[in-house]
Amino acid sequence: MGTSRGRQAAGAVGGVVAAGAALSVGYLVAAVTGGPWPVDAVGVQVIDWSPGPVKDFAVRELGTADRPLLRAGICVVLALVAATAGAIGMGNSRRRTGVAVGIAAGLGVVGVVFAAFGRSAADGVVDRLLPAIVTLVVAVLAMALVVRAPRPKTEAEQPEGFDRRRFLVTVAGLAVAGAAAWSTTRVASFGPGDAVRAKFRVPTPADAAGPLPAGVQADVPGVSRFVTPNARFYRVDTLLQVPRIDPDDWELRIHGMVNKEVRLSLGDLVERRLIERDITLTCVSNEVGGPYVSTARWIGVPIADILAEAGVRNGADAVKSTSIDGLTIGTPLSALTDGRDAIFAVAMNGEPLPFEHGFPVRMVVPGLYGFVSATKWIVDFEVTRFQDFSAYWTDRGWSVEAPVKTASRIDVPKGFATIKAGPAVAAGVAWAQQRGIRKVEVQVDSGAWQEATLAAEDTIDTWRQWTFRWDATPGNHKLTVRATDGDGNLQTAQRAAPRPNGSSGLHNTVVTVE
Ligand SMILES: Nc1nc2c(c(=O)[nH]1)N[C@H]1C(S)=C(S)[C@@H](COP(=O)(O)O)O[C@H]1N2
Ligand SMILES: [Mo]
Repeated sequence: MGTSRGRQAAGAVGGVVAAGAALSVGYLVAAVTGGPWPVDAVGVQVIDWSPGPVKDFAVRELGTADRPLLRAGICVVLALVAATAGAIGMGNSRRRTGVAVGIAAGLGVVGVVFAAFGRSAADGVVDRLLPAIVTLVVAVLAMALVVRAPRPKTEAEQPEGFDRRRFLVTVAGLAVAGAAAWSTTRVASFGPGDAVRAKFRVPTPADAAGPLPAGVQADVPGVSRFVTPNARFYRVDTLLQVPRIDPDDWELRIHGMVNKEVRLSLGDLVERRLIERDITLTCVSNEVGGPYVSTARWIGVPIADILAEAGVRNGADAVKSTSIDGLTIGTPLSALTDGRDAIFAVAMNGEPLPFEHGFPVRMVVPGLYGFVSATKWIVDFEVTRFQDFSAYWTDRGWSVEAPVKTASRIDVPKGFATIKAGPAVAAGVAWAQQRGIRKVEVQVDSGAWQEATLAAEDTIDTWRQWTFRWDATPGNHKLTVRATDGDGNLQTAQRAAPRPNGSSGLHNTVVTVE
């Protein structure tokens, strides 16, 4: 009994090593072809299938940490199944070997199926499927090696035999092979790397934004930077592997309800009239007071110009844009043609778009939440009607149309901070893209609303900073902020969750004054 339990434990370890080796080799192949690593193929399906509230929770509580966590969760499940298979396979019978290898094959097939049908940036069928197929093959071979290794030549001779040495050598060999594949992927750079991004030179805009107006930045330590550095710009998307598109391969197809289909290479696009604009981007998932809002200086081609080239036909009211992984976003046609600075952006804060933010081209539309406007890695742009399609997030319970709601946030003091009694300063940001911010007010505890000092306005499409001086008396105090937009409309105090069309309610911060 004791021996058999020891054997099963060894088999469990061997099963995990076999699975690890297969995934490591698959990881290497994924790096070479650009196709999905089977874990990511499954992960993207988990994202697409997870009910709205789970996804909302992940975005809210885990932020970008949800990506490694999701991968880790899938790997843990795989490890458990592989351990079970290895333990089962340890018995000296052909049937048990068959079950173990069958489980490994089953896991591998799941990876292939998900890679075949899920969203992925890889274009060719071979590139797309090869990582999962190789993983499947290695998983089957490795599992077979592990569970057969300890078996003596003939079962009749030695029914309980266990060739410990052969088993250990097999498992160690697989572990080394896996580690080698994994570290090769880490050190070597495969496929389009940073060099492809460097291929693209940021063009000079015909219509430049000029220097930022003086005084847009509130002079208070801890307040947001007016222009968010690219590395700190919030990121929201549904991919585990960020697409690295070679600009030489990129093409944008403008079609649908147009008089003339237009196809643009990156070179064609940047030959058009380029404008440079400061625009604040906001995510619909942002909670009151949350971090999913950032500002950048973008360079791009007005979408209206491209639409004019194609000639929009009567009856169209929407655009369905698609990114390279097949995710779709629906945008009202009116927001692209009403004169606002809706662009196909090619640069962000003086650099080519970072891969995470849509290199080589993304949409940016002032005044709309990102999920209905800001398509990253865009490759297809179809003029259509809302009644004829439904976009990715709309299928998951979010609104079809979603203009940005007026919002304000306290950056300083941080919640639950302890500050000194006497003259104190609070500061933060407020935004109402397309309308601008006219007024910000702060309330201390349940006192009267008092006007904050507004920093200079950049444009109506950017956030606006504010500062508020108050006399802090000892005790606990609550500061609440509210904004009035450029149309004179006061931000609503009515609480709403992000779903379906953006959070509302007033941000407050509790501080201890000593
Ligand atoms: N291709 C693609 N584009 C996308 C998304 C995505 O998941 N895939 N997310 C959208 C959402 S919800 C937002 S808020 C913005 C975020 O852009 P950022 O990550 O550059 O901040 O991109 C939008 N564009
Ligand atoms: Mo978003």
